[in-house]
Amino acid sequence: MKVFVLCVLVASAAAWPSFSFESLSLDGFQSDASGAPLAKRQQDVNHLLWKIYDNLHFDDLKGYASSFNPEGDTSMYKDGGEAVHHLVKEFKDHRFLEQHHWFSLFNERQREEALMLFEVFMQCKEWDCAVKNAAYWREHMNEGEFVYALYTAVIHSDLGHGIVLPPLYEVTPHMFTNSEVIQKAYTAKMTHTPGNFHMEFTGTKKNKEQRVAYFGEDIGMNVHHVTWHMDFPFWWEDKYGHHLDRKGELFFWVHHQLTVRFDSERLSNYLDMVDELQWEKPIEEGFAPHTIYKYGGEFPARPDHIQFEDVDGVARVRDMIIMESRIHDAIAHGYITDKDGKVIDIMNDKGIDKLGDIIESSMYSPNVQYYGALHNLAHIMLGRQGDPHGKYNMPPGVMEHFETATRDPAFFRLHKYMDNIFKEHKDSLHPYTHEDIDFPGVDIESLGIEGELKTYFEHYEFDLRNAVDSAEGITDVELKAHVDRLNHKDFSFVADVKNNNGGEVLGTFRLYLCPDYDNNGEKFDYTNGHWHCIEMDKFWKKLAPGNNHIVRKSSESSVTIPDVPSFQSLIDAADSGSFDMHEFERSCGIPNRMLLPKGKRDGMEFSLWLAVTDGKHDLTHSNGDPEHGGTHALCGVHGEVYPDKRPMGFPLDRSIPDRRVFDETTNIKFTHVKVYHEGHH
Ligand SMILES: [Cu+2]
Repeated sequence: MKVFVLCVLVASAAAWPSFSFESLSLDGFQSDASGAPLAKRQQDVNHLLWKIYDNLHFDDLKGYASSFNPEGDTSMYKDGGEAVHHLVKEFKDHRFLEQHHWFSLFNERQREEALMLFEVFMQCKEWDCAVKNAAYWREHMNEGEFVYALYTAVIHSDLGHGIVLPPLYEVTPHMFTNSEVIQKAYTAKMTHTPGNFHMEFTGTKKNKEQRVAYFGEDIGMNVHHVTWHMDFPFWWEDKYGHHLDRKGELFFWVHHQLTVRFDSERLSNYLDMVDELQWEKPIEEGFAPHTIYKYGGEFPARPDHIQFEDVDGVARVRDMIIMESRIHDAIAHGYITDKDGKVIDIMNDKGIDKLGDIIESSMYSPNVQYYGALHNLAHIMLGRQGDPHGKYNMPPGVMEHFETATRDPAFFRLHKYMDNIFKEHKDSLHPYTHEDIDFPGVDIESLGIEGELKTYFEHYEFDLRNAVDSAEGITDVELKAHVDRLNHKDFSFVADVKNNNGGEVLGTFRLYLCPDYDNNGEKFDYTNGHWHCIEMDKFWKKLAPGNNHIVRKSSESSVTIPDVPSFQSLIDAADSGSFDMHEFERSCGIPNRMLLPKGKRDGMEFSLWLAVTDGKHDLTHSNGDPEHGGTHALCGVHGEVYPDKRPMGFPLDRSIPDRRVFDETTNIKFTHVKVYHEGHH
């Protein structure tokens, strides 16, 4: 019997990494598939990423780097060596970017090189092939390209299952902390003095934007953002093994949620919500990043109130406006034209997915030639405004890296601009009717909070040892940075839901938190408030006939992830020989400690919304665990279809011209709550 169960799991485990089957030996099972036990694979990844700018520190890997011939035995590759021949040829032709040079994914050639290595990893049949290639290419390719290829391969390859990628802020700390901290770390290392340095947020009190810098510069939020873009890369093609379900819609939804969260943080700090960026108008906020590349000098700054300039070799401002108007046209027409001139209707639930694909734009875009790449080009345009003609030979700006982009207040302006385009489309769809949102026989009798909605700032330490160089024979000193992070007290959502149907039904629980007032104290109504709602959670629960008392803990939210384990703890766990940390396998998701917006000292008013809809209709998986777990709301389920059939943001995503439709629906309820902030921030 046990054997049979295992077979079933083997079939589904290839696509689903975070199932909880603790009772079975995860380790033993996975070593069959990859040829190496999980603890060994984790240890290899740790060692490969340790001191990425030094040569390898570990003897086994050093051995591979010097003696392994990637083309020696092509039977270890699924494609018979095609990808590796390509990579080796480019290397022998001396076409590779040098080491000790910055890397940006938005640089086409650099991305191409990183993807050549990614493809080799993806073609490896077993772990042995992957680790030998990794060790070899780590010593021959640019470090940034290597890290990117390794991260994305671990995420997407079957060989990566169970591996927990170390937090990027401890692998490449330069991209997450400021130059002041980095300089102190260098000095400490030189003088062999341990150090723990306070990381300030950029700007001074003279700059109002500084009040919300804790959000855009939060290292966990930055990891979420960069990881989302690794989980759903714009360059992804299905030839790599699977289709990324609803990638375009997720692109909209994850950035919409970043935008509305940022807006609620602004309201918490007595700031107006963000205004959209416009190509013809000055970029109001400048930005001094106080961030330095490991190699390549300081990130360029941008003064206040500058007018957009054409960027040589990238795009003209005019091109951006043309692209934008073609997208507006598609929305007004209600259809997209693909590259063969075929019409794709977008006046339905699926339209947003297509629109996301063309706006980003990703390889899924049906017509890049015509609709261009609004989002990606805008990132580069903004990143280069400090040196648009390359006169000063500046490296890429913070906007040109997903790790650093949210530091710049213009990031949120740019995303508000794109968010408004998505809104235009959502507003063009017919509003939901009573039938669309109704769950007959299900009434929400009460909704509330157990515990208090209280936020505070805490001190958090992370490791800086990987920021500085080492030499053989010289021991490392302890180097740390500490930073303030937003956190909240634990609480639970509670609801009483009555099921008047004769038998058990499955409910989809959709929870939102929506600010009640704008910064002028003007109350939001249904018409203008629904678009600012923060998704708090989405989960499935069986409802027995009669009353159901539902308690859902804040820590269980499917939009968030628990705190990422430190690099050192991953090293210790892997070195111990048994490794099982699959609850940390995905680092895409809002840090759980940031589930709530900061709120105000005397309480900030929000509406808490709950919609319980028919799970039988909503859930894509008729079998298996209906609750899923993980961070499916913003990040989907690895290698599987998105668990919820409804549009993301349902039922608050479309315009609500008549509130009676909602008021008269008994499976939707809202209540007023206050979010308190403790402390003086
Ligand atoms: Cu993004």
